Amino acid sequence: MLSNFLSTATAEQLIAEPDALSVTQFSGAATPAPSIPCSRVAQITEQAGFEVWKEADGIVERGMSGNCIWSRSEHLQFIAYSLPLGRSGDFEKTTKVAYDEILSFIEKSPHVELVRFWNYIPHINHGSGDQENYKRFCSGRLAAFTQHDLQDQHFPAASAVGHYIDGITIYALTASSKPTYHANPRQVDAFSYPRQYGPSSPSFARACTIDLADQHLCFISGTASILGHDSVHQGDLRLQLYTTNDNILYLLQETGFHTDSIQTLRVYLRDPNDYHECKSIVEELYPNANAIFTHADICRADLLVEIECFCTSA
Ligand code: 3EB
Repeated sequence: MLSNFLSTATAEQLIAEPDALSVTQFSGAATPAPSIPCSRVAQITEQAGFEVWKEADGIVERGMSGNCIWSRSEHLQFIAYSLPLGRSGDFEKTTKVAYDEILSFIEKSPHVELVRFWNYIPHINHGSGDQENYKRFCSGRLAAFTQHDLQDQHFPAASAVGHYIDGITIYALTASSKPTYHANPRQVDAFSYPRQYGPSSPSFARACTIDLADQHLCFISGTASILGHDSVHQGDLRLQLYTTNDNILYLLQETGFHTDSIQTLRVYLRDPNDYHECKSIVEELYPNANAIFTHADICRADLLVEIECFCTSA
């Protein structure tokens, strides 16, 4: 049984749990333990602590292969990966190297099905036009997926946001059984975005569902105020949140999940000053979900907020 929660216990305590798949620190100094995906991803607004993914009834095996820090249970595998940009600072090249190493590791592992990727990119909006770091990241990611024979219809759910540490950090969740990838009828598939958004389209599905023995899981990708392919409600936090919420509701309908099945929401917020307003709107929209607020730049410079969800049903 997979669960996701925020904890204020120490890293040592959380890692000592034999069924912890990953422990991710949201603030303070990074202390990656060698035997478990554990890294600092971004500064969180107000809350401190660790995000934990747990396989409640499974023994988790852990290890490190090259730059992949991994853990795996009978059906799921979590990988944490970090790569400095190096002297060239080339986002496309670094991303391609990173994805190539991750995908090669996954192909040799027992859990080869891609479910969910999280991408954390420094200075994500720096650079103009096609040189913007996010667009270069997209080119590197697509080149690696193409090299590994991954087609549009098999891209995982994902998010790609900024963080405030050096290097590119990637987390991946994979599985032994085949997931299903979903589109949002109100949005153009990200992998079919028109040229204006960059030379290579973003390689992700809007949502991914997977059935495990005792649980149906749904991962809603980072979702923002985008209709068709246009960013809408520029500069208006409230309206961006309402459109994002509508997009999430469509995705829940598309995947057959109910709003009550949302276990955790991760809210990425560009401007920490928006935190209180954002929190009150999110709590009004999702009174039963556990929301984690993270200070992070969104990959399109005209977006203020992005939300992702983890849902389960029996
Ligand atoms: C969007 O819908 C907003 O590049 O992996 C959301 C989720 C976004 C994932 C990615 C980007 C990504 O295009 C941005």
